[in-house]
Amino acid sequence: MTTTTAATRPLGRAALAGSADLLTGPPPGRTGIVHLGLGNFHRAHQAVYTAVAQGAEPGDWGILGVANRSRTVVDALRAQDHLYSVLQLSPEGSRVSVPGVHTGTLVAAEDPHAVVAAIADPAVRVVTLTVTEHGYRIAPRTGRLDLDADDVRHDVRGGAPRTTVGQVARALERRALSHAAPLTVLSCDNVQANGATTRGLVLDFLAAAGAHPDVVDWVERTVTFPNTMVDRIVPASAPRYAAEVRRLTGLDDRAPVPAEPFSMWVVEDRFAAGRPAWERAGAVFSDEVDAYELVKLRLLNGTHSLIAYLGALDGRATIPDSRAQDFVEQAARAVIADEYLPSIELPSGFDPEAYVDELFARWSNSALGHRTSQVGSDGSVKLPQRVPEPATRLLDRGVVPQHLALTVAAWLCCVAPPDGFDPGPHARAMADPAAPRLAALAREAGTARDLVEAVFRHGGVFGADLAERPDLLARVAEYVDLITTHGPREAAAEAARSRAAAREA
Ligand code: CS2
Repeated sequence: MTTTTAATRPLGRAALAGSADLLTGPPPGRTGIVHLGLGNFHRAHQAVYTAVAQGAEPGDWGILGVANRSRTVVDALRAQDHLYSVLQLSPEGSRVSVPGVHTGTLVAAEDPHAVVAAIADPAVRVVTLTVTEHGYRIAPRTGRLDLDADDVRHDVRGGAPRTTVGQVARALERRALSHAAPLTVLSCDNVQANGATTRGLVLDFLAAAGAHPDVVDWVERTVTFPNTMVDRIVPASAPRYAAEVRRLTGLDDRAPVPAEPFSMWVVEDRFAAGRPAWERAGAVFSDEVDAYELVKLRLLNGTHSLIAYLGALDGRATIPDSRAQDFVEQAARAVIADEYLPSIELPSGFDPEAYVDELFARWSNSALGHRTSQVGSDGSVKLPQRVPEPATRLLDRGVVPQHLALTVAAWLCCVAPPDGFDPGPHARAMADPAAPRLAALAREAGTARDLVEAVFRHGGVFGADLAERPDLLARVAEYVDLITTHGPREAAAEAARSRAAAREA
């Protein structure tokens, strides 16, 4: 599989001279976009759409990529003329492309003032965000900006901003008070109503920081926050992807991004100061983004969580390996059909059967190496976007959502395992910002019921209303008990039996 390094060349514009077919897009032109969150998802999604759009209709839409903390990608991109490869992987074969659309990079933690200055630059017309669910600092109890979080407090008091919302809000303040050129803030994260939510958080910040009323008025009237639905499965980096790029191209890339072939982007067309011709790259501009977002957040992301937790508890390292277990597939199909689909008003012309078939095919992509530990990470901020609303709808109708309860129970068993229960290596590899708090609750809890009560009441994960749903809490606790005593297969079998019984009743 490895080729001799003598034959390889470091990635950069010079190295691509002889293989121009790899490069997507013309030289990027001036910076028109500042992107916060230089992770793999952005580099395999929005950057690719932008590079293709630039090829079709060139404009000043170069992207300044801002990493939150890590230097790794920034150092690699700087050494490679801001190029990197996207390695598209499927059992049918692999393909490499190189989107040439970044004009520069910054590390926010090292240079927060430069980030604010970049967003405040009048030549910048769009700010895009992929900062993960945790990056928004949403207080679960209120759905508003978490003004109790240390870093939010620091930013509100005027410190060099550490949070995304702080960076955006301070830059908007500066724009309003200097040139007042309009701007669009485009959230590309898996957060429900991501545009409207970001707008609310920015306004919460400005209010808490005592911003001048003219600034608030300008933001409300001039800055747009379109909603978006983003979709492409993008694994975390691993050495084998660079080896594959080397094998296919002879290029040495220090920061390649693996991705599935599928990609989808639905965007509300409300841009305050123009945008790249993303439709030329396959993006869909639609007034039904809310519906697409819910479809994606629940059918894909919600079910993904269930597959990740059940699989990890069953010793499965990857999503395709987990999804290939009959008990996982049955649970995934049940949660989609009975609990997620009924909670969504589908977009017009949308074919749910075809969409679900495609999901199972995407989850079967064994070439991708998408790990259960990756999808299972950050459950404390992902699940609130996926589970509570569909669960509440069913509970209101007197139905206990068995597979949503199983999702929460499996998550708890992975990240806050009851005393004495070993969830296995894939669960232990899951990272979660709430892990210390949840682990402390798990240590104090005598029984599964105690643990579940404590997490719903004091875990800082779900809103207060869900804690007042005793049927749900009891069911989650029963599944926690079953998983820890008999394993995930038996818990899933019990969920299937309860589902069948409810259907007969
Ligand atoms: C996954 C998503 O990690 C997760 O929670 O559900 O990252 C998923 O792969 C993407 O949203 C696909 O678009």
